[in-house]
Amino acid sequence: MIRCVTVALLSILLLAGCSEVTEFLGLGRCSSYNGSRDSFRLEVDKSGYLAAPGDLIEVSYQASWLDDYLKREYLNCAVEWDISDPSVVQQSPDDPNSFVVLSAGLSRVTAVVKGPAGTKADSTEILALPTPTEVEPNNGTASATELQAGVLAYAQRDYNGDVDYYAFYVPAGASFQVDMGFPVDLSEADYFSRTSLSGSIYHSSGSYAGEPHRTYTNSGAGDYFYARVTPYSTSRIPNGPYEVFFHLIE
Ligand SMILES: [Ca+2]
Ligand SMILES: [Ca+2]
Repeated sequence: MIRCVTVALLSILLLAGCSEVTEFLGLGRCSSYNGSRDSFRLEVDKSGYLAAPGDLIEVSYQASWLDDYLKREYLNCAVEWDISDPSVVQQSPDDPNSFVVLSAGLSRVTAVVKGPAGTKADSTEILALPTPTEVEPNNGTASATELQAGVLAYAQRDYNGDVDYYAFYVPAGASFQVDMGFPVDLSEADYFSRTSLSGSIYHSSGSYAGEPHRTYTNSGAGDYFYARVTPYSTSRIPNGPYEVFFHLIE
């Protein structure tokens, strides 16, 4: 009985030819469907992908059309991918729908189907964040992460209510500034928004010295100052990443 069914199936496959079999099984390039049905649809998962350098991110999509009974049928077919920033992600050599994260940054990845009826495309974003360099716990001046002048530090909201302290040395008479912000350029981002930050600068005596993004002069002896930062998560980036930059002003 099994042999009969197998022979029958093989006969059908031989009679039908490769393209029909491929279509019957729902395999092959999506472009073979595009144009043959007006209702072809391509949808990429829109939630956006958070990543770190070294990660492998699989981006999911769905291709579908309406069958002869106007019921939406999902197709197991291949797309081409367009990458907006190849320095951030690269298509995996092992899986065409996966991307190797090369460096911190933002890249849009777009699934593309070109067929007789035109081009269908849908995209999402991969946001790759730098590895934090802060040293937790750093929730007070005694455990503050030390900053070197002119060196970017990367950090994040490690848990609900996390505060981060940074210590940095300012020579006598030197002017300095502490800047803080998001570690990746999000000007082209559709799905991600920057971490909100609250920051203050203190002298080692505990007295309030000022705010980030402004220049101050240490009128006393060379000494340590502290920056206190509270990061707030966003709906799409719960770990509230940010960078801190202490620099001396000439
Ligand atoms: Ca932290
Ligand atoms: Ca902390």
